[in-house]
Amino acid sequence: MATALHHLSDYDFDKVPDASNMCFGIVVAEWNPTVTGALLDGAVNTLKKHGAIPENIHVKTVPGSFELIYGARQMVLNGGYDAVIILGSVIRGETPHFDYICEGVTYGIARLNATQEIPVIYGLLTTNDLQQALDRCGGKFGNKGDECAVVAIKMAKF
Ligand code: DLZ
Repeated sequence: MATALHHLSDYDFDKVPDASNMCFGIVVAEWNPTVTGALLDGAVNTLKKHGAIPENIHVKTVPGSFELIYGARQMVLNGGYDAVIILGSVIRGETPHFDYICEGVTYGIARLNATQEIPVIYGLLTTNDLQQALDRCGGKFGNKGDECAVVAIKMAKF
């Protein structure tokens, strides 16, 4: 599995641009709050490590991952951001709901990236169980929130 080989929090610090003049929007889902809270901590701390000013990091919550599309769209349309990050955790259950949500969010965020002016960074963990999610929000495979912050800064510069 790709993420088993790649530690999500490993990156070359010096290759990340200075973020002190950048403004970021973060939309975070309330489902699986232990996971999404840890993703948020990772993203905010990493943005700050690269100079982002706390006042320029705006966080909004939405009920579930499916609503991340709407939340990101509103942030993009409201303007003022150099990049928007979505953070969510979808854990496979016994019904096909998992597939519908993951596909819907992936398509929705891809569409925003293809049609709007600022990058929307995809921080959706899609895992078979809670442990796999915990492994990726500050556990043995690092924190997807860190990765999203680095990508957001690089794409804002792009
Ligand atoms: C309904 C649902 C289910 C079953 N599982 C998750 C999940 O694992 N993670 C998540 O973020 N949201 C889940 N949701 C909620 C949906 O994303 C959405 O909020 C509802 O379907 C209402 O639109």
